[in-house]
Amino acid sequence: MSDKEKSVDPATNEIMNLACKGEIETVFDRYEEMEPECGFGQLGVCCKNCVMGPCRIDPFGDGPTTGICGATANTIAARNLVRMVAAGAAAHSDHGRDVAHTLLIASEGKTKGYEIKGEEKLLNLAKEMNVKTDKRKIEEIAHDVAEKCFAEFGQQHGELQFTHRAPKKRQEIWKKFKFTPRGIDREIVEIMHRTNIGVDNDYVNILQQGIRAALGDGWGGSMIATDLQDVLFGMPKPIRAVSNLGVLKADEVNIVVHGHEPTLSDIMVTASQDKELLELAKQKGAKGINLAGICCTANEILMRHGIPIAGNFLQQELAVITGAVDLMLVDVQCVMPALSKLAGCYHTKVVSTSPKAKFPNVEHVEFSEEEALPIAKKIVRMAVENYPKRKKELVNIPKDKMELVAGFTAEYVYHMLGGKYRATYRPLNDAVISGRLRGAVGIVGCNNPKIKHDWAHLELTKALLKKDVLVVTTGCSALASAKAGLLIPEAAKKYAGKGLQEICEAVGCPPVLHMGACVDISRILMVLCNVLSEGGLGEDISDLPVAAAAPEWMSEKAVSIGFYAVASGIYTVLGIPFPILGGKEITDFITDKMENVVGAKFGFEPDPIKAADLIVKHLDAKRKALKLKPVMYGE
Ligand code: SF4
Ligand code: MSK
Repeated sequence: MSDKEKSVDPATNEIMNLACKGEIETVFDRYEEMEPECGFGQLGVCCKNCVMGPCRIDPFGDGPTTGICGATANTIAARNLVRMVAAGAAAHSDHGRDVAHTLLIASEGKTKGYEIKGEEKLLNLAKEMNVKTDKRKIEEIAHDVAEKCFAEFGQQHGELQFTHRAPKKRQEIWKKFKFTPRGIDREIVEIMHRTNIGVDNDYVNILQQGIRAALGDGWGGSMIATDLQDVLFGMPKPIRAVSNLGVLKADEVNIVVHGHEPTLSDIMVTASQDKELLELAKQKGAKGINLAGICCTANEILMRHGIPIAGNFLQQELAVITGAVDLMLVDVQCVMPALSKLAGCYHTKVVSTSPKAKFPNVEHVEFSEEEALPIAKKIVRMAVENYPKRKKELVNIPKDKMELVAGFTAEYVYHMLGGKYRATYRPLNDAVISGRLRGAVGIVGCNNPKIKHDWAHLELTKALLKKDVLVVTTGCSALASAKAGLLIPEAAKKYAGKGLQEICEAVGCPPVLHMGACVDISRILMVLCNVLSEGGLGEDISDLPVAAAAPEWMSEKAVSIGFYAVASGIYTVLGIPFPILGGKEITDFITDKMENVVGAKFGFEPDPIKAADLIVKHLDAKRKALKLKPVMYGE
């Protein structure tokens, strides 16, 4: 492939050049080879929901204007889009279900290696869910909380428990338009029913169900995942760590965990510190065992244990190309099938672990929560035994690595700002009210080879910091910020406007707050609820000077996230438009009219600087509506 730089990250470019020289194929090459991508797919006007088709609508009006069944471009685009919501919500929610399962069997003493580390969070959840706590063992309480969470998935009527955390006004909007999710699984199934041939043909009505299922993700499946992970693995607290491919070590056994569910990665932390295995590593000539992470499972063990980050989504193949990874262990989500062939060029062992995610020609070691620690130790042993096979001449570890602070939560913000004696959000609200802070923006989501790796995340983040906007971040965007040095307190001086700088200096926090993995966007929702409860900034999330952005998204999970963000009242700007532009009316609805329903809409803007302008304009309009003072340090 051409060696035109694919990333703003030097470590990524260094390994990409190596890949070019060695004619090793990566995602960037496969993207180039795929171009031009299918225009019908990009516009969302192809349908294969029945075998009278596949059908495609001619966007220029020269060919068919409906499918064989008569479905219009708007109907087809809406059906395709909400099917993406269904897949995304299913992924997050199934993750949440797995965590509930782990908590349940851990509470019954049936697991090896787990314990309940977040007692305070468990007790708060028990109170919220009407689970009795008096004179009961912590395991009994955990058992009942897990069962109650399980029930949320299969519930057939009523309202999901955590939707009651939303401000009253928001709940009323959801009720009025029948958006309130009844049960997590039910809403996903209903999408699949409604998008079957000849069922729901009104694009607005189709979107209504998309919203309901997405809310079941954000205020259901994802929120359950976050909360129960805090119960099982402990509440994250700000922690220092290091990121980028430079965290791999030439003289240690390198194990990279990749995927999403911390049930596996968290126990790997324990296993990699096992004395016997460390001794074995020494016998094999290694100085130690180095655990590092890719994608969201990395975020999970980063924020709870300070485990280093090897990279984000587009760096998964590059980690293997360093030649220094002895074992890459994967669970679910965002794992490229290409890893299997690539690993064959090196000594790297790729090991799949989830019965839900197997790969041809990849060794599978099935993970079970019941046998978690012994299985994790077995995998570490495989890595150690593979270390002597490392081909020294193929090892190229970039020097680049960067310090970071990760692990901010909605709960921690109380202490960060309020101090030891008075936990409160007041200083945060006051900073916004006084105009020292313009507002806050969540920048989240993936990488996508359509956009220079990490570039849009960083340009957008820096442009907003300059305008005194506090940035909170999760997922691969958080990892992009980490590698660029935006997650350290010192970044405030370099990148933030004067008002944000003053706050960061007073509190000692970075201007970009790492809030975890993709499921932890639920933490951002809780921050907004807490801000509203503190008072002085309106009554609903849509009143707040806040916004969200996913500048480099690629996954269906991002579609679900976008929908629950907007349906919660948060203006959301996407760097790549939804594949719906072939349906003029649905595009118009999503980017404009939707605001009349939920108080927020989507923006599509590939240029991060223009996206920042749109967002700042939005924040200023919200400030004006709240009659807040002008921002303290001007434009
Ligand atoms: Fe074509 Fe309609 Fe069948 Fe879709 S559902 S493939 S538009 S006939
Ligand atoms: S891992 S969903 S590439 S953010 Fe959550 Fe990154 Fe997107 Fe996967």
